Amino acid sequence: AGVKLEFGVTGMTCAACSTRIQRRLGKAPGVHEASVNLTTEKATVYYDPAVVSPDKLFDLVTDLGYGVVKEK
Ligand code: 9UX
Repeated sequence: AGVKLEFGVTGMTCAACSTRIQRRLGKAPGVHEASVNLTTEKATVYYDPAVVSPDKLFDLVTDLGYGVVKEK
């Protein structure tokens, strides 16, 4: 459960990239579940807003060297 967050991820060029980001997001405190799709360049995260914020989650992705595209 948790709050659903979807955003775009740029800069992924192989399946290990998406796996790497997915694992990083998935182990973050407050994240219940994370999935990253290489083909669609989308991340879906279910998180607890009392523990972690979308901006913090975006930072985890950019810290790995990828880009974030926030949904409008
Ligand atoms: Mo694949 Mo992504 O070798 O940083 S893991 S390009």
